[in-house]
Amino acid sequence: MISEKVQNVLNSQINKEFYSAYLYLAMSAFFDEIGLYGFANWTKVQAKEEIDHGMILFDYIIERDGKVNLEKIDSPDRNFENPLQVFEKILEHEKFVTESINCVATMSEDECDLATRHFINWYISEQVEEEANARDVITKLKMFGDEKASLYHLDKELGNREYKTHSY
Ligand code: OFO
Repeated sequence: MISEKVQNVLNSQINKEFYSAYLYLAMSAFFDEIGLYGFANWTKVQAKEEIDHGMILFDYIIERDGKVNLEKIDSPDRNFENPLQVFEKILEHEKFVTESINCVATMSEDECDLATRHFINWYISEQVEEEANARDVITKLKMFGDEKASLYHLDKELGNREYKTHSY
């Protein structure tokens, strides 16, 4: 059994993960519209991973005999201008999600819920990777500016990303 406070932050985290999936899908649609199909693939794969993140939390709440509460998912941002601006938004968003995960960890410590504290470690590591991935693309985009050939090669590289089920 989990406390109501821990259950609430976990449910709120499910909502954030599904919102993340929506956001990445909106970005994928934008990249598709401007013909950057590799970028579109990368963000679509990320959207699928976000759904996995939400589902792992969903299953965990049930496993702990808690109550899943699916809140309304907000409509995602659609003000996209160019690849660099999109990846800066990704980094900003992932930093927000990191803070939220840290709050789940803090709450589970406050509630002496060591199982949740242990469970959430996987998400803490995942966030380090997600912020690093976004920073890596931002660095590359800043490095070659408006140079079309480099953008083409990066698009090809991002097109190689494959979805693998994210399991806990
Ligand atoms: Fe679920 O990690 Fe991104 O948002």
